[in-house]
Amino acid sequence: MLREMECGLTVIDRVGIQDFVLLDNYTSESAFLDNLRKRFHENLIYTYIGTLLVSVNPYKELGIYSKRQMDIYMGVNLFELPPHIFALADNVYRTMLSETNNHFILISGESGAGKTEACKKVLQFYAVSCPSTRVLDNVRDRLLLSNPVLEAFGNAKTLKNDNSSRFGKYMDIQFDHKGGAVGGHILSYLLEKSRVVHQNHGERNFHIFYQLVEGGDDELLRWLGLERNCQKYSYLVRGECAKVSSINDKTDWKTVQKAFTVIDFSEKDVEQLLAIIASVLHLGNLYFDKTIRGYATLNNSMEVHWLSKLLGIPTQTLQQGLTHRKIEAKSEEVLSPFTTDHAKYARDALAKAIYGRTFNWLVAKVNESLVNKDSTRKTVIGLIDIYGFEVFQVNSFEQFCINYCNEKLQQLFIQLTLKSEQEEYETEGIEWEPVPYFNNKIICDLVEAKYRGIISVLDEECLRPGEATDLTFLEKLEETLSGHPHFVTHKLADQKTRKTLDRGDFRLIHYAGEVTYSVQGFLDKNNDLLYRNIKEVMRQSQNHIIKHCFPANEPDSKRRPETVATQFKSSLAGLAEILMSKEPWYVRCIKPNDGKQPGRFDDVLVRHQVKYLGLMEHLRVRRAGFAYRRRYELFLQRYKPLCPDTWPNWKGPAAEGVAKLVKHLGYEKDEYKMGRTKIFIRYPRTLFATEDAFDVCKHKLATQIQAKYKGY
Ligand code: AD9
Ligand code: MG
Repeated sequence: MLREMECGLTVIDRVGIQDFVLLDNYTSESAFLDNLRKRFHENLIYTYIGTLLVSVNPYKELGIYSKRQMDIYMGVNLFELPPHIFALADNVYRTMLSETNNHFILISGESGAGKTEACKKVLQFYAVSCPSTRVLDNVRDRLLLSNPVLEAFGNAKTLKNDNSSRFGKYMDIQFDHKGGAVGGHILSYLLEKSRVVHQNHGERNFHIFYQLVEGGDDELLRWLGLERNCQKYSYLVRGECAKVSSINDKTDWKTVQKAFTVIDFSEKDVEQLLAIIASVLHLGNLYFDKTIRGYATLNNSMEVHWLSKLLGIPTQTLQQGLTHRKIEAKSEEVLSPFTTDHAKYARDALAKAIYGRTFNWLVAKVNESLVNKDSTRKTVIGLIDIYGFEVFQVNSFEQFCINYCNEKLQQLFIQLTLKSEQEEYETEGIEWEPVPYFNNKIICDLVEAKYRGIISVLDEECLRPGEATDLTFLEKLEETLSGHPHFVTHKLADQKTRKTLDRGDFRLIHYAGEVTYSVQGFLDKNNDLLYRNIKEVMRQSQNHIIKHCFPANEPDSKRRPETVATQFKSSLAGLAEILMSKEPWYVRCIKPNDGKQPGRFDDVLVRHQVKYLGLMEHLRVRRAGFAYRRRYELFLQRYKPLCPDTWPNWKGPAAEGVAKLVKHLGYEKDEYKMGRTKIFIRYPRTLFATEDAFDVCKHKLATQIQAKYKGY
């Protein structure tokens, strides 16, 4: 079909090639880009590199995700139809069923590239294509509706993306042996909770706040003590953009409300959850006056009244907790009053803690509703949708964590594809030309190494309260990391670079580009401390969610809790471990322009992403390598009916059986190679032909068996 002529222009010229592996000039970045651009302008946003799917965000509805489209892609081999996220989802699913093993789909790309959308499409595909029963449909609905709830609480408008994920998500979908989706489990990673109290210009707080204020009915708002006006709430207007044209908070609120009922939230759960959301807004509106002695006193009695009502904590207790801290003097505990600055700081810390802990409660609650009650063996497909690499005018601790997370996923990708592919050829004794690639391990180490990594230096400084500051942290970094090729500061830079750096900055040369971080707030955000007595106050709450979030047996502050960065580092190591035990599939998302505009393909921007996503290297490895490989035993087991020498039983070594088999099938010399333990097949078409032959043979055998037993 691709070779057909159309108005003097070959279709291939117009729509490009659907698998980069087939590109003539496969080493040329320009040819790669031309192909991507051509397809993008034809609304063909998907292209393969072998089994890896490249996706370019179209920033418009393409009408390619309908039920009809899903039906078309169901049960069809990956390369038989134009590339699509459904084709990948379907292939992962069928491979999981036939090989009864676990898989994951790693969706990566920078902020706004389309990861979350891709993840949703995969889930929607499974919702439609998997077997359906009353019980399974119930699980399906829960899986689907967990999304709008988590997005409402965990996504926000940023300058890069109107629906930016501000937490990382790994979701397991569990399937029974018949392929029914029977349950799921979600792991969430480091929510950017600083957004609750501060947003940069042009950004918003988490969606749920605006949804509630805009969409909640009058009675509900009255009960929560809220006005239908976002401008009234200090925490909602820091970014001066409460209204966003692409977002309809009212409709989204309706979806979230419906979702709550499907995923087993009782009326009381929802009530108390919303009471917490409203409390955060009331907290933000607390102002402190100065007493004659310069201490903070609470002035707005209405806000305190609402907080007290919604959280179920006596007003007096609240008031005291918000204006004092407990300190130990000799063996006694005394209350020491806050200054107004201190009180504001404590208020914000409380708002962040309440929101962050409630988010974790929410994820746990969603998980309860996704639990698979049947304990029989199941296989899983994991979906990873994490916040993408991001660079703003000012980058802080949050960007540092997010970008570090992206480094880790890139490292995983390198390990699993480029490195392991090359190593496999070596161990299998297959001759081939190694492909050079940039390994970002050096940057991961720079951030996380035990003694000289940035996180360890940061933690060390966090251990010196009262003495260490953000600037002493920077100095320590300079001492420790001077000369590192991926680390620069004002002091360490050459004259030209120095001009682009402030004294309080450090710059990392990430795999995806340079990012300058301002150290301001690093120590504080990494410590993430909450005064002990405010925790005690929260513990008295009558709100069952708050009670759950501030448990009595929480390790007290005398024992130092792990810092935020260290916790994040361990949870990412845990994620890598989960993934390493599964079969990988990849979707690499590309952002075509910085203006969220349809139809605009910015060459410079795309070229940069193609480079850092390692797509050229991946293509080279694929081209030099083999599309498919299988252990001799498994290959023989499946295809032995195709050759009289191996059917019904082959007694000799599996490798020899396979040699006989492929000879009989007429494989050409350049189509395959025999390794130590596996057969390597270069082109997908060879395998498809074998699969087709297998289908015919299976059919023939079934007819023979039927005929044989007819007389009984
Ligand atoms: V972030 O790292 O969470 O900030 P993502 O997740 O990569 O980012 P997202 O999926 O949220 O980006 O996509 C951003 C926006 O692009 C969406 O809100 C859609 O408006 C738009 N988009 C993305 N993918 C598609 C698509 N396949 N079709 C149409 C899309 N629009
Ligand atoms: Mg996202």
